[in-house]
Amino acid sequence: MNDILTRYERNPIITSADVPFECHAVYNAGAVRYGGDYVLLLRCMGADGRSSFGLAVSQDGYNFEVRPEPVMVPAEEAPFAAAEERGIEDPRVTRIGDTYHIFYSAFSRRGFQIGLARTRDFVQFERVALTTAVDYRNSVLFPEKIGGRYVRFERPNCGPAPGIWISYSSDLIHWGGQEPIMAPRGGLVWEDMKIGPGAPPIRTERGWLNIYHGVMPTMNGCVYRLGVAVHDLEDPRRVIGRARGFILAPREPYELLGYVPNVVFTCGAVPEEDGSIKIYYGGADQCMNVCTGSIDDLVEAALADGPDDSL
Ligand code: BMA
Repeated sequence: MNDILTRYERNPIITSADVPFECHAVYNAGAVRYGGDYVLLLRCMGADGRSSFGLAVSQDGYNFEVRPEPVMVPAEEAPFAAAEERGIEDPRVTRIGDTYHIFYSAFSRRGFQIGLARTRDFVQFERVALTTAVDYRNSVLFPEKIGGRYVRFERPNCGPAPGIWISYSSDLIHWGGQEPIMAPRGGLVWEDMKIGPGAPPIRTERGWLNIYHGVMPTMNGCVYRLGVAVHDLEDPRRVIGRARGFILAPREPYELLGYVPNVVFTCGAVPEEDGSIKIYYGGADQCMNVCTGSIDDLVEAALADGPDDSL
């Protein structure tokens, strides 16, 4: 089978051995360009299972250096402290103007909520709000307003097979207009347990590129793979293409073995001017990796299988 994505031959690009502070696993990083650099906001899990965010910087997108201290640790001040007592996880970073907005999972005895933080320089990070109740696991912000409103995909943990929803906001804090837009597609075993947004959507001429994850239950736990869909530019509720096959599945040792085996999970991808894309992804909830592909090929794969029919 010809892979649509090519794994970097020197994966993993970051392991816990590269992290200067206490870190048992480093994975599911948000990814953006900042100035001339590539920046990864890393999920770093400590010995107690609580995650914080570290920062890694690179000039070429492959060789990263991790900053000596975490840049965000679970909050100690209200209202965030109660929501983050078990850690902060899976940051997704979206640039709008000169601000980088970060949606992250705040984990506590209540469950998961989506927190919003922001930075302009990756030095000072400011928490803005808790933007959902429980139980929301993933949220990705579009890089521009659509129809005058901010837009996001989100994944409430509801129903027998949780899917992707959309919501809208005028201030990034209060969100409404929620509706489901994509469910696990009937008959596709690789994603029939649940799906969720992965990387923040990427604008292309033919629509918004949505790289999402799909989960399949097995006797040995869940297997996480990546899939791809394309959404209408003006009305991203409309899924105009959705590939039936997955685009990345656990295969290499660093994806099969780790804290949680059989997982590839993305929180961020970087589009390049030459039409290629770098998809950053956690392997087995243990290490950070990157694979590359062509944006056109991904869009084509989604459009070739036709519009979504899952709802
Ligand atoms: C999801 C999230 C991710 C994790 C994945 C596999 O539900 O918790 O952070 O990578 O499970 O364990």
